[in-house]
Amino acid sequence: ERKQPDQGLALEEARPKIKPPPQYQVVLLNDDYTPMEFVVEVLEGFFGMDREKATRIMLHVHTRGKGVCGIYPRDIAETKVAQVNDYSRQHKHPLLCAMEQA
Ligand code: TYC
Repeated sequence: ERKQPDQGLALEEARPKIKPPPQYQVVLLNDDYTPMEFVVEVLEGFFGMDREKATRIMLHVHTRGKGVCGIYPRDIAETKVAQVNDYSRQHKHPLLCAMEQA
């Protein structure tokens, strides 16, 4: 009797390899006008940081020009960026938030 071609173990077929979703860094950019206190409040309010961490990240952005606030799947990163930029515009600050593929 003729053998059928090997089609692999049932276990392998039941567990197809799934790519993890791509992750995106949400970053804040420095500018000359947004008050430091406002940036700290944004990091606390939108990224769940305590005051100490928010202050450290704000000072990093202030001195280095850019800093990572968090890493998220695309939909969540897009929402954070939109929320922060809307909030900053509502308060008439030029603070810019953006996303980059991690
Ligand atoms: N550079 C601003 C100032 O001196 C503070 C600041 C920090 C602005 C971080 C934006 O993402 C920023 N008031």
